[in-house]
Amino acid sequence: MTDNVTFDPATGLMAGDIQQSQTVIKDMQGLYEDEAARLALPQETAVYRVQSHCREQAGVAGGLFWGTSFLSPGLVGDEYFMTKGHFHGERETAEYYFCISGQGMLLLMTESGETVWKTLSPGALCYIPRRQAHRLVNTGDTTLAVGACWPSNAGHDYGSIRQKGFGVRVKKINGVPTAVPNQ
Ligand code: M6P
Ligand code: ZN
Repeated sequence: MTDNVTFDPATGLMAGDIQQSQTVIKDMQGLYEDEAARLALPQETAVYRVQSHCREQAGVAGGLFWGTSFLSPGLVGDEYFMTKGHFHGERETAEYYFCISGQGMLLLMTESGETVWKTLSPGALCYIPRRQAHRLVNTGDTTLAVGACWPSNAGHDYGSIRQKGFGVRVKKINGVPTAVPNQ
């Protein structure tokens, strides 16, 4: 990957020498509370896509990666669309997230399961400390675009999130985004 890359601060869109990935409803198996509601949706429905500039070799310390997550609005049952969420494989690495457009929440969870959440609107800048899992939730009705910068050796650990989830789920209750304990 080269330095031939652009980033539009108004939209978060990147272009040039970038990587892109898309996560659809069928990739989110087991992550929402209401699995029947997830299965009832068209399985190719886009939940989020990620653009990133990974100029260094993944897994090697010393570099930085840059990217934007574009999370669609939507619900699975009463639970808002969200990213898978992850711990860093290399736990001693932190990350920045910053909200570019849309409305949402950032969930942060320690390894013992204590979960806090921060409200996201454009301009919010969130520092994700080492050893904390992080997940984005779109609580609005437009795309939530969130920029990120993370160390090249961070890696992604999705395993424990798949097993236990976060300490809260964010649901639309009486029309209001509400964090409820994850049973
Ligand atoms: C941000 C960064 C990436 C991450 C992406 C999607 O762009 O944190 O490292 O991959 O969000 O989140 P997830 O990996 O949890 O699906
Ligand atoms: Zn991360």
